[in-house]
Amino acid sequence: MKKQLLEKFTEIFGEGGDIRAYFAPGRVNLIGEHTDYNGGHVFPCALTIGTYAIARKRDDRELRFYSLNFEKLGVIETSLDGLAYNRNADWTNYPKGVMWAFGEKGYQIPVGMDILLFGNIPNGSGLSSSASVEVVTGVVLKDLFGFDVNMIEIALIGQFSENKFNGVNCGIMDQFAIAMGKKDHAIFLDTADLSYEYAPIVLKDAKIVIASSNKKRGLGDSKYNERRTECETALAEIQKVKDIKALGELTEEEFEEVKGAIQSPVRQKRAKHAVYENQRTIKAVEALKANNIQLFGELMNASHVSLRDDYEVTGIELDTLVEAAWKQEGVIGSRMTGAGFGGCTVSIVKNGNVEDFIKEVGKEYAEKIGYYADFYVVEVGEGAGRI
Ligand code: NG1
Ligand code: MG
Repeated sequence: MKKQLLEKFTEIFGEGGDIRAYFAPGRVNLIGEHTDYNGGHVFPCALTIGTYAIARKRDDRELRFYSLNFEKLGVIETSLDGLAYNRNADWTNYPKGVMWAFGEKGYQIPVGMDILLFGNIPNGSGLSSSASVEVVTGVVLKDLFGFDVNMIEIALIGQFSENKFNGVNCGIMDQFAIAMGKKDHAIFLDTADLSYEYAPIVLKDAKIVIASSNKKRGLGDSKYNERRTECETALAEIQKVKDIKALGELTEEEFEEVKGAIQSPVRQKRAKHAVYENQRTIKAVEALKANNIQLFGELMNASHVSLRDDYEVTGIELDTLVEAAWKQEGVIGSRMTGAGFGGCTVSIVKNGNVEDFIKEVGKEYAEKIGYYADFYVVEVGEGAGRI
């Protein structure tokens, strides 16, 4: 892969100079959904698919981008001076946003770059292709210019750029998992203080299967911001009766005691999801550590029900995939993953049942929805770095 990409780079941008290669994975969240902006826990892992970047410094202030995923767009030219969001929303908004964010955080980029990107994460699938591009850009900048930033800071800068440059008010989960991933481990991250712990994901007799609904998120990003606002309002209402900083601080019992302070039934459901999902995530990691994969799977299923009924971010496509999955033999757990509204589901499926799972769930989905889902059996890989 690296060799082919280096060849492509010199074909597009010419030979010479110090050409370097980098990789940032995609991620899948196993449990802990819509908790990362509520001071709760998440449990994502990095994948072995992701975004490759080949980069070289220039002697001027120009930027030249080329993506093998959008070859029709050709070389996209811009400059380090006056980095601005492109309303046509081409993919360069992600690397440009990170370059802008480095400047905002006091890391002045001295010269421009030629950058070639290639991603093998299915686009818009909910496996975080955008955060993967952000983090790989951060790693390029750190390495090419010797900036003194660690991987957690790169994740935070990526999130900052997504919030302020691209206008999606996302939490830290994606960028953190991608920057800090570890082979065969998931990251149990407390988004309240960014403390984290690696938990081994060694599924001896099962696989992680992603089903991509091929339903693009579309309005999802605005709905995402809406959920975020609903949780913020619910928190402010609870704060009138209890001194907390985030919904993630509450246990289920504590929530039941104070939920009356939330003035709307809809906001009560949203907050309930945030609190219960956080507690489920804590329990799921305990179950995994105790080798109780069965309980882990049940908690995944309960997570989906809560996202469907209380948080209302699933939709017919994701519900069809998950409900079909629950009926199959050898399915330990299945749920939507990521923001929802489209995107994908994650299932843990016994080795011997994977083939039938893909066939049967795929069939039911196509019959009901009218187009196909794509399936990926994934592996848990390393976080971002130079390759
Ligand atoms: P995805 O589906 O990858 O966009 C989004 C947020 C996360 C998190 C999840 C829900 C972005 C970039 N990321 O993930 O921070 O809040 O939804 O758990 O929007
Ligand atoms: Mg995204």
